[in-house]
Amino acid sequence: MSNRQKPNASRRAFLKYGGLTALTIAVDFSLPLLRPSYSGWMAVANADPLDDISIPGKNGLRILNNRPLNAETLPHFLDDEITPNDRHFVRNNGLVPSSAHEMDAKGWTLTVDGEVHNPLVLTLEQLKRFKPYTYSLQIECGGNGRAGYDPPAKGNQWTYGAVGCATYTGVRMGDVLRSAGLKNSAVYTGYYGNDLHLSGDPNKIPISRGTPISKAMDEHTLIAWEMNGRPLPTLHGFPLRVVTPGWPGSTSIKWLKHITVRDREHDGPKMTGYSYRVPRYPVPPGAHVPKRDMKIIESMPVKSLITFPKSRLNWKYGKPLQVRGHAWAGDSSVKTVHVSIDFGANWGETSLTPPANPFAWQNWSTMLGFPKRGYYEIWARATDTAGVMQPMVVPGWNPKGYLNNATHRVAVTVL
Ligand SMILES: Nc1nc2c(c(=O)[nH]1)N[C@H]1C(S)=C(S)[C@@H](COP(=O)(O)O)O[C@H]1N2
Ligand SMILES: [Mo]
Repeated sequence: MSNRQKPNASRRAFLKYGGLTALTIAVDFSLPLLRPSYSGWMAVANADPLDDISIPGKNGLRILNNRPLNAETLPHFLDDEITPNDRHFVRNNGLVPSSAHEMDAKGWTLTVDGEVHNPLVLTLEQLKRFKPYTYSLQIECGGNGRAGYDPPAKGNQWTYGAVGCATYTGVRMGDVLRSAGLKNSAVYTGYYGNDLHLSGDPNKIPISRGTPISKAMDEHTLIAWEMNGRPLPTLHGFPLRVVTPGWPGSTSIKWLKHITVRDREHDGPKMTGYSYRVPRYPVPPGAHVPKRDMKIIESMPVKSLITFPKSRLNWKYGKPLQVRGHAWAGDSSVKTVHVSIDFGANWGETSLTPPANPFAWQNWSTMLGFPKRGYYEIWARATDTAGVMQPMVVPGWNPKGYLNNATHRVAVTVL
């Protein structure tokens, strides 16, 4: 894995250098603070969210809501090729189960029932007898980018950072389902976690989602107990979670207790109505869309992120700047990432790594030179293997503000 370590080491050196450069140049450069937005004609220097970093056990996260706890990672803190545990965003619909702290993980059981021939109740020990696999898997919240929509959609105002790619160890969902013996009637999974509804009512369920059996049977859909070589952190689902990579993060149920195989589309809380659904046809901003015209989001769209430099960099004229980030494309993969420094007039191709395994994000980088002093925006645009590109402006408005995969932009002033 030495070809993985090399870019990391040079990244650190580069970051240090970038920091020094920023310190040695004194600039008077104040900008008005406005609502984070990607849309319209607002210069990105004016639109970036404020840094607000304070959450125990986390580093570089911006809290969007305290109850339930929701926090996104600032893009420049997603610079690692594999997202460290303390930098992975957190998305909770309910309250973190206290049993995850207190309970001996050995007392934990996972029930598999529904449309199976042999329902199972597995202890963690029994679950770990299935063959383990380790994959780097990308999870993005369906609402990442919601802050860009106008009229605004209710919910956490995620900007860019409800995405991460950590390395998970677990067993294949497919192996467990096969051992329970799927009936011919099996069409969908329903996953239940152990978190508590916001009301505190133990009979209410904050969220229960699932996927078509075909996605559950994909070899990269895991029941995981390790994140980056350590037991799952409490906030990420200790002791067990589903990882359904490339699909809305909401299908990766944390604190997993129960898998029920359904003979129809699952109808648990947050599966129906407007939750994690978009209109079947394009609608104008602000439209009322009847429930029956909403469809479940499956694979997430192609997207990229610029993780270096941090926006609002001051850079020295004449010095080449290495720009880099990640790109991903749901069930598909990314073919190219292009970068523009002139508001999209010209685009240059970056060098892009293949994914470490299917559903891992890909890393891109390029060296940029700036033709003269002044204000620049770096825009990054990914294209998936089917030729589908990220839009440069906010894509189709939808009632809950999902699937905003507009290009990420960072501001650079060349002095
Ligand atoms: N039990 C449970 N699982 C859950 C959630 C939840 O609220 N409860 N949130 C989901 C959503 S909407 C997302 S985007 C991902 C986020 O995973 P993370 O907090 O590990 O980043 O977890 C999913 N799994
Ligand atoms: Mo989510």
